[in-house]
Amino acid sequence: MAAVLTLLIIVLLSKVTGHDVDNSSKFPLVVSTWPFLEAVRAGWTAINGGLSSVDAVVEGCSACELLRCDGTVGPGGSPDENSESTIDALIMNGATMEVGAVAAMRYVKDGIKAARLVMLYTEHTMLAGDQASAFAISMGLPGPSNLSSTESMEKWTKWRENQCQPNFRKNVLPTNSCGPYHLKKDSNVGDQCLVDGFCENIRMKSSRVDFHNHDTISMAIFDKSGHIAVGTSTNGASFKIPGRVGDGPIAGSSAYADDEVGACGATGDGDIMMRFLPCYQVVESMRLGMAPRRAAKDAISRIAKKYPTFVGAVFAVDKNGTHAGACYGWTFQYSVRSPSMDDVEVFTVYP
Ligand code: SD4
Repeated sequence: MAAVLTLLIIVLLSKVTGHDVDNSSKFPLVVSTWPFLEAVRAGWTAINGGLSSVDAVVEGCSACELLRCDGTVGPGGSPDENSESTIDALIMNGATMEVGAVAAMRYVKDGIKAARLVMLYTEHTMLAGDQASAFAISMGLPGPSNLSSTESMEKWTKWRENQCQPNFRKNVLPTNSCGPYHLKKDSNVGDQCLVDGFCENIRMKSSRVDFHNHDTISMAIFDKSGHIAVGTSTNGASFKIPGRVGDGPIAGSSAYADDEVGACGATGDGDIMMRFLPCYQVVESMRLGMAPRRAAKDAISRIAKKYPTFVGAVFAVDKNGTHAGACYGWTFQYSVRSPSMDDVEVFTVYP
């Protein structure tokens, strides 16, 4: 009930936007996917307190990890097939184009801090799995910790009781309802699935990121001089196959920034979205002169054209602070805090 009420209040207070929103008193500026108000406030406090845009993004995304925003950021959400929660996170410095990322990281709650450690203390861009956890712990982050929660375990138990449906497998048959899965003997599995009732059944129940199974925090912060950092943190998609890496840690997919142009953040069906690098597309389109709204719409429609059932959204901000969003398959909200606002404002974008 409280959650419904909060949602209602956010919808009533939010602004509907179908155009580029000029941000005349400019910087600093914080923009984030979804109504993650506390995260935006934390980023705003940090950037106004004199932290760099990179450190302010860490503060903002960490706030969401701590609050476990919508259950899909930080620990304790999106159990995989084995019930485990893992974390994808990324940070990017738009002044230097440096990137740090962790993918499918286990046992460490602080995704965005781990990503910053990769960026600041290695020549690499991304570390994955157990080794990402070992690195993060060796560099001082708390762990190993159990990333499951009561909620994630309950969700997983219900999923097991529902014969592990929906799931992300395709073109396979399970030995038992929950696997192990094996290829069908005949080579042309795809065609066979079309005529095989059971296989079709599996495909129909295919799991995807959707309105109840979404939410990445992707945040862009511009400091007073217009230096940009972007960051992303998510525990990915529920019932993912262990080892799955989403779009969260992929630079250009979940987020991208270049001080010379602007920034972008994305949310949605990462398995599909990472094939199109929508945030790279947005920033490059703005570089060629497109306004943020047009660049955002263009990036989303490129995906929709090939995958008409995907859900996703991006926000785009140019180097003047003008922002816009575009979405497909769901209604999207993004949050903004700028010097001309008394508090965070939420913008609603319809498909
Ligand atoms: C992913 N993009 O891992 C994430 C999921 C998400 O809003 O929550 N997006 O695919």
